[in-house]
Amino acid sequence: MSYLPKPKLHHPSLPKNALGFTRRDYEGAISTLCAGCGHDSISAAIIQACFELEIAPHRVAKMSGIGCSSKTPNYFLGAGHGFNSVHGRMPSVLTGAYLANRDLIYLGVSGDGDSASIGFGQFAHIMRRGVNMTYIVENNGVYGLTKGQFSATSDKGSKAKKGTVNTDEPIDLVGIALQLGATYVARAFSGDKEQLVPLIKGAIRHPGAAFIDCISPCVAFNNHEGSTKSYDFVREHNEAVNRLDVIRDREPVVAEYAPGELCEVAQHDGSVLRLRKLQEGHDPTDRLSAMAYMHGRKAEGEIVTGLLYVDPDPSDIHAGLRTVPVPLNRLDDAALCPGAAALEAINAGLR
Ligand SMILES: Cc1ncc(C[n+]2csc(CCOP(=O)(O)OP(=O)(O)O)c2C)c(N)n1
Ligand code: SF4
Ligand SMILES: [Mg+2]
Repeated sequence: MSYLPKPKLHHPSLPKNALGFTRRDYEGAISTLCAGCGHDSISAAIIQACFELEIAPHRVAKMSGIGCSSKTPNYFLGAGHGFNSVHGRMPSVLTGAYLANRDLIYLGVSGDGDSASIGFGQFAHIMRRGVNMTYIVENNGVYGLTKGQFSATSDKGSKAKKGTVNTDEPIDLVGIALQLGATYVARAFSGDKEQLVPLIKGAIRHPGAAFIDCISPCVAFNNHEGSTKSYDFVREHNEAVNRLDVIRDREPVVAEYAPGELCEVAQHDGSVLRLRKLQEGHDPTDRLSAMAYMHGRKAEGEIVTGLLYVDPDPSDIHAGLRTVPVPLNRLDDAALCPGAAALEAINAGLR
């Protein structure tokens, strides 16, 4: 029933953004997920972020795999482009689309099964390639859609609803993304909109590979005592490294800052990330200390949330491949197929 449309009538006094859109213009079809599913809160945060960033909904390409999480692009940005790919294969589809047309804003939505189990190889490669995107994993530590099997992020020793115990080590996608070169790495909790919305806004404005691991409790299969992806566990063990806000169109200001103070990190596109440093010693522009800090807190049973790492001036896959700036579908035949002589010259250069 996910095709169910919402009523088109809008209240005339709904606030509008600079483009003339109301928040309702960023919504999609009615969600068919279980009531209370964390994934719906993430959809609401995406809607809020795009509304506040004044992005035209049709400029967003929503890419996903398979799972409850991967169904959610149907529930936001109804006027956006959508591609529901094969389980675990969203990263290669997103990469191809971005190479063909860099004019759109790419948003990848995936699950822990989709990205850490079947799609782990694809996840690793997109993180290291400098694809300009926002990649959100709605991490519930379980295969929700197929009724509660363990995923690769399930906690070792955790019990499934039917009583089976997981004996495998979990994969921490934040650690992997940091190691493989993602240039904006954050962790959030679906139940903390105040933190999640600015993190999504910052990721969308970041001109490189932005990854958000968003813990998102599955109320049907993984919200029990002992699960680190349950509402109660995250509320009790969450340690926020920073509070951030995104300011658009200001002069870049990079500040040295002390614990407890505000840090402004200028991004390449001119937007500024404002980070409230809560922890002594955490510098979000230092990849190594972000990794060490996250692992250190994890050893203490804590989940670090917030913006762990950002490279204010990331490189992009297009720069590496030296592709043309014009989307491929706007090139004519002569530009797309330069002829046998040009091909011969390329081949000769490879011999
Ligand atoms: C190639 C393939 N293998 C297995 C499946 C069955 N399948 C569908 S969704 C899913 C797991 C989804 O888990 P996750 O990505 O964590 O999403 P969630 O439902 O938890 O949001 C599986 C195993 C499939 N659709 N395709
Ligand atoms: S099964 Fe779990 S992940 Fe899927 S919609 Fe229900 S609560 Fe959400
Ligand atoms: Mg899952």
